[in-house]
Formats: sequence, structure tokens, C-alpha cells
Amino acid sequence: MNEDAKHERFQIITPPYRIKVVELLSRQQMEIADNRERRSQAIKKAGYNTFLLKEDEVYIDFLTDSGTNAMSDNQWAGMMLGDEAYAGSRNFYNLDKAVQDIYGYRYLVPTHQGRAAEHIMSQLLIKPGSFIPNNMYFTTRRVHQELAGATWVDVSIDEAHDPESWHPFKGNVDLKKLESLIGEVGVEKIPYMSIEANVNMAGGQPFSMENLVALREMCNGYGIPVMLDGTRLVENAHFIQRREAGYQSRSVREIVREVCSYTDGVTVSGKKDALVNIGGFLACNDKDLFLEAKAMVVVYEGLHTYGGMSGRDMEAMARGLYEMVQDRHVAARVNQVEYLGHLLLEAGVPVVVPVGGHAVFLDAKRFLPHIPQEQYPSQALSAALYLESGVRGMERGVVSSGRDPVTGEERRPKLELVRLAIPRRGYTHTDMDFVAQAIIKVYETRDRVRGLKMVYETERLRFFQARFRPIGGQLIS
Ligand code: PLI
Repeated sequence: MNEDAKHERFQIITPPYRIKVVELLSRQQMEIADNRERRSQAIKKAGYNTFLLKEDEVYIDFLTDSGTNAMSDNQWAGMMLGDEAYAGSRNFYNLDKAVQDIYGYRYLVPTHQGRAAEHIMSQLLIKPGSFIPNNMYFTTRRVHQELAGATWVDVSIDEAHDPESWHPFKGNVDLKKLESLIGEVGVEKIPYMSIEANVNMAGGQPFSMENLVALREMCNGYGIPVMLDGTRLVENAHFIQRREAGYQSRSVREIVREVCSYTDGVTVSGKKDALVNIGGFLACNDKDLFLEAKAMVVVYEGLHTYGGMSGRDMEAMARGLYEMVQDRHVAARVNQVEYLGHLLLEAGVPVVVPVGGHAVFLDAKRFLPHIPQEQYPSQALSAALYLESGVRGMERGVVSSGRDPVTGEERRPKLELVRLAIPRRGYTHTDMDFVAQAIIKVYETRDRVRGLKMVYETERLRFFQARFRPIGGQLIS
């Protein structure tokens, strides 16, 4: 295994498509790009939370890579073949076949997006008092585990929490941590092991196949099912292909299939890897779990042959699943993210390394060392970047981490980050150059950025709607 991702040389990989249609920016967006005063008013009105900006107030939108993908001509053609029958839509059967072909799971339950699949899985598998080991957390997955009565436990390797570690597989599970959890709480309290591909909150970091195989063996020994969050599995597979011995000549599609073969089921947000704007699913091999999930999806989502999606959405996703596993597509997609990361690293800006699959993460602790964690440095940095440039990123630190459901105390994660997530097939390298310049400019005047006070928050997933005020009145003094 290549233990040092640091020595990978950066080389441009061009994408396997040409642009045939473009989305025009609105007049307001172009004004925002040119007018700092407008941006200042907008971010103030949004309570210094980039989630609360209107899209017309955003110039370059790197808030998320979720649902912001550009679909292909092939997918748009499929949209015209949407069969909107309430029951038995032919697009459902196309999706069912695509999920079996690509992932290999026997049974599919479609949902309108990933968190609906997480809700169903959590409600069906978790009893109050359970413990769910995870390789870090994702906000929605953890909240559904907790709502079902479980305690979330982090069993990721220590390097996952270190933004400066070049470990090539920061998404790995620390098997010793898992073993000690099992010893502590008892195997009967662990309904499943939850493992996320290309861990979002760690910076878009993969697990290795070697680690997954070892995890599978340990879980087999204890009879613990392994449930995957396969939302960004394709990007994880790309890193395995590039970094893990024995996988260089294997296709991303084969690697995806192999990963799934070591797991018992999956929840997927189709809005990422699958190159669509909406959709998700749960898939598994266990017939009883499938039947229960199928019974539940009709209560919360819609009939089990659409699960909250229209026929045309299912067709676009079915086609997207085949496109997403093309080696050149994934390589070029990750390469574009790495290009932005590379420009920032060259300029000495602190970013999480290795650069991840879907986003570049700024390390706010090193970027703004003068702002303590209780003054929300990542929130302040994402607001400052918007104010200076019209580029929208998102906070991934203490605000996203939320409060402990038992004590009500704020969770203080080691990682205090701003995420710049890059939509698939939507932006050019010129946009990356512009964003890099904007970030470098903020970095050069970083001492002037001030901390924030939170003035409103919701009980769950507070980062979406929380509001802030700059301490001292001005975000940038
Ligand atoms: O946004 P949903 O409900 O389709 O999917 C939830 C979800 C599940 N797992 C992972 C790893 C995600 O990243 C995820 C959603 N992520 C969002 C919205 C993001 O901006 O990263």
C-alpha cells in the first residue's frame, strides 16, 4: 500500500464530455459578483449562515455537491421516458436492474433522498439503548441513529481527526476501538456497524479494501452486520484504485462491486455519485429487512416502486449509476477537486490533506488561530469568504457537530473546517482559479476576520438554520 499520499504527483486529467448546454447566471448573481456592499447586506440578512443565502445572492456555489450535478444528454433523454404510473413504473425496474448491476445487492427500496433511507434503516434496526459504531459521523446518519434511541460511537482511526496527516486511507475503521466497544457494551447492543465511504466530515477520505475486509472478518466473528453509507462510494473506489496495491488494473465498477460484497446493505443519497438532482435508496441482501423496509417506505415516502421519486427521476438515476462508475469520469471529477486543493497548498493555505474526493476543506483552526472554537471560526471563515468574493462554502465544525443529546453540551470536534464542495460536471478550471484567488486573498488578510456569537439555533441539524452576529459588530474589521 502506498503509505504516503503526499508523494502523488498532480497532473491534470480532462473530463470525458463536452459542454452542450450551460446554465446562465442571473443578473442579480453577476451584480453580487461585482458588488461587495450587496454581499455585505446579503450575509448580514442571512445571519452569517451561508445556508440562508438565496441562490441569487451567490456567485460561485460550492455549498454542496449534493443534487447540484449536471446531468448528461443521455440522462436528459431518459427524463423524457419517465413513466409516471403510481404503481409499477418501468423506470423503477430500470433502476432496480442498475442497482443490482452496479452494487450487487439483491433488494432495492427507493427513497426521495439519502436521509429517508437512513430513517428507515435506523428505525428498523435500532432499539433504544443500542450503540452504533461509525467511522466518524455524517450529520443526517447520526441524527437518525440518535432519534431511534442509539448512542453514536466514533471508531475511526485517529488520523481521520488530524487535518495534517497524509494517511492515504483516513476513512479506515480502528478495529481496536471497535473491539473495545464490543467488550464494553456487549455485542447484543450493537445492531450493526455503520461505515461511510469517502468520509465526508473527515474531508472526503476513503477507507481501504484491506481495512474493510478485516472489518468484515471481525464483524462476522461477532455476528454484526455491516451497513454501508454508499453515498460517495465511487470516489472511495477511485482512491482504492489509485492507492491500494493490487487494484491499479481493476475498474472502479469492479471495486464498487467488491466493496458492496463485504457489506450487508447500503443507504445511498443519489444526489452525489449518481449524478442526479434528487433521489436515494436503501438496498440489502436480507429478505426480511427488505420486506420491512418496503412496508415502511409506503408510510413515509410513497409506493415501493417510486419511494418519493418521479418516474423520470428514477430513469435519470438508473442512467447516472452506469455513468458514475466510468473510470475516466471519476478520475477527472476527483482531479478537478485536487486541482483546487493543489492551488491552495502551493500558496500555503491550510487545507485538509490529502485533498478529498468531493471537496476541498479549509482548516479554520490554522487559518484563523486567533478565533477560539466557541466563537465559531469555520462559520466566520465561510461568511468572510462569501463577503470577499461571492463564493459560497459551508461550515463543518462545531456548528455542524451540534449538541450532545444527553448533556445538551456543544460537541467540540477536533476538525474545524470550511467545506468547498464541487458539483460534478458543473464548473470549469477557470472557476477553480477564481476560487483559489479569493481564498488566498482572505488568507492574506486573515487577522482582520472576527469571531461570531450564535443567536438562534434549532434542536437538530442546527447548522442549516442557525443565525449569528459578529462579535464587535463587524465580520471583517
Ligand atoms: O442529502 P440526502 O438526504 O440525500 O443524503 C444524506 C447524506 C447521507 N450520507 C452522506 C455521506 C451525505 O453526505 C449526505 C448528504 N450530504 C449533503 C447534503 C452534503 O452537503 O454533503
